[in-house]
Amino acid sequence: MIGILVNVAGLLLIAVIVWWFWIAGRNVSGEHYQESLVIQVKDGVYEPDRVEVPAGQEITLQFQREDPSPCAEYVVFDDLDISAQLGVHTTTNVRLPELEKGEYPFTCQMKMYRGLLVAV
Ligand SMILES: [Cu+2]
Repeated sequence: MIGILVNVAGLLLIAVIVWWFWIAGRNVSGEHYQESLVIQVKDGVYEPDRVEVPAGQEITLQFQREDPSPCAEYVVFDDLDISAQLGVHTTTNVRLPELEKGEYPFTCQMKMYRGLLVAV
């Protein structure tokens, strides 16, 4: 009987550890891409400011701009030669081509807002 309890306790401990590291890993690596991922543009930061997307497939990012200042008006993917004008208090879809694995910074036109797209 004691043996069974010890085993159950051990399994629970393992489950907690796995869960902990899985959650912690997610926080470290930032948001994972989902079909509906929205990036908020607000108070000088993109939220999330690090986005993982799958390499080798077209993706659409949605930028929800809440900052009316001109600073936030454009989002620029310098390496991809892509930029988009963002409407205020609305969500703008930005379509991206198939990406090779790598890191693609995105910024506002003045580079005050900064984010990182990671194709994995
Ligand atoms: Cu700016």
